Amino acid sequence: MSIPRALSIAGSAARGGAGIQADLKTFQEMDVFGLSAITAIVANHPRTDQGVFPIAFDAIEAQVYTALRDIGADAIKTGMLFTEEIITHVAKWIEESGTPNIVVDPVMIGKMGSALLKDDAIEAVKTKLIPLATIITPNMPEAARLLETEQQLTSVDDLKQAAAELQKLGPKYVLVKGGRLEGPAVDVLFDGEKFHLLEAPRIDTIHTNGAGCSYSAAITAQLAKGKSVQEAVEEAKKFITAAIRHSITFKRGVGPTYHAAYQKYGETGVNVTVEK
Ligand code: PXL
Repeated sequence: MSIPRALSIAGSAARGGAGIQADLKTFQEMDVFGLSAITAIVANHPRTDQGVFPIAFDAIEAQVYTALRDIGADAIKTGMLFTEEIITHVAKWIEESGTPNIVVDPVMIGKMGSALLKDDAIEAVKTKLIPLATIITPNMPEAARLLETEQQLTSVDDLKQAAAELQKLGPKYVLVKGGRLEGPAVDVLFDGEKFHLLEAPRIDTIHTNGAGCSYSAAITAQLAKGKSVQEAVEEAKKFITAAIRHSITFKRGVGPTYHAAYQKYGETGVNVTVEK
């Protein structure tokens, strides 16, 4: 027996809702066999200020090598890569692997405030990693940062313009996520010609920790299953909208989305329109 496989190269989020943990939970929900390579551990030390614990470079290389050698991947997702050195090597490994579906989530700052990417590493994301991507999935601040503009995005038109600009960096598709817009949660998918607007009702909650990770993990899982990028993003939008609608409040801080929600309750509130 064989099932589709997806490898996540990302940080470990001890809180369980974001990073590698979100990716593996999402892959499982979609019946995709999840593999992982952990780049850093995100957790708050009780007696120091330390919140990010990097993993030795050799250990990262060993995880990617072992996962791809013994299992293989139909899709690879990158999340928190943290340093320029990691980005440069991950780009090389992705290229050498010949994996057909590459999802780059250019994570920069976590919802609990952790710095997930060093400032001097953004250039490597733009020039080495993004050109290899089937799809990149920035949120609004990440899109502005990648475009090196001080101007924040505030409207659907801004998202469309940013998506078209970001596509010039070389990915096949760009999904700019409008989670921070006023009004409905509209995401813009650009394929180089057309804009696909994915609209869901805004859900009034602060508990969206890991929403971005889980959304792009769902896209990765769908691509691993052989879906087109449009189909993958549409299914993933339904998945994440349900996960946010049923997000969880635990003891402290921004709570996680609920990965089982789409399977359990379904989602009907997502609309897709296509514009030239
Ligand atoms: O959601 C962004 C993110 C990505 N990766 C890791 C994280 C977070 C947010 O907390 O911890 C490891």
